[in-house]
Amino acid sequence: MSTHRRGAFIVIEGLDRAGKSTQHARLCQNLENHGHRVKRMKFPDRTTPIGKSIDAYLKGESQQEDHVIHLLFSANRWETAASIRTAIEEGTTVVIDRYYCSGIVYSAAKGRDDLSLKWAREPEVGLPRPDLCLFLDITPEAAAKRGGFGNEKYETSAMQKRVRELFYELMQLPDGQEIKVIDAGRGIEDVERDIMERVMRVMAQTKMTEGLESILPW
Ligand code: 2DT
Ligand code: MG
Repeated sequence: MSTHRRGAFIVIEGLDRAGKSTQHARLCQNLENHGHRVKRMKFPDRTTPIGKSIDAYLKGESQQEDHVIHLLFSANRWETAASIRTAIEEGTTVVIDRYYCSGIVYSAAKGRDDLSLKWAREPEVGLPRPDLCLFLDITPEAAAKRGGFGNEKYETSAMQKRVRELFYELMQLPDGQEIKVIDAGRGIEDVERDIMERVMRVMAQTKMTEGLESILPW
């Protein structure tokens, strides 16, 4: 096994209007200021052919059966999985805005008996597993005060409420340990400091010298 230090794999998750994009940008900048090489990513990655189908679906320009769109979101992660592993092996820290937790929770939030959390998680098994997943939590009321939702597919208060409940459910299940709740209802700088502190703690751990793990079956 090589002795060079691999990059960390950090995911920022959360509800719409929780400040994910802002905090993603600030975390990446802060890590670079500390001398780390950083690869910024975001899911869905709307630039690939699969991502373009997802984009059209979210904007209401096309229809997809619920399982089909779920599998497209997952395929959109699989098409970059190798590049995540390569970057991390090369010592670059990968920071992603949304990953498989969003994938599981948003699909399961549709409330279909044939689309449970367990079913939704299966296609994600084998993807690179994050070292840390930060869940930016905000109450639906506070989110609404931040200017309301846009008009993409899942941006309704009923959906957001269910998504939040399911995130908490997911934390009780075997993946729960690496998900850390961040109170995103505070000021931007407070949230930024909290995130940076947690990321630095994870990056200091000795397990960073070992290879990246994979998402395991339940
Ligand atoms: P953004 O607003 O962050 O672009 O997300 N979503 C996301 C899913 O339903 N499944 C997934 O796998 C991912 C990554 C969350 C657009 C919407 O897509 C949802 C919000
Ligand atoms: Mg959005």
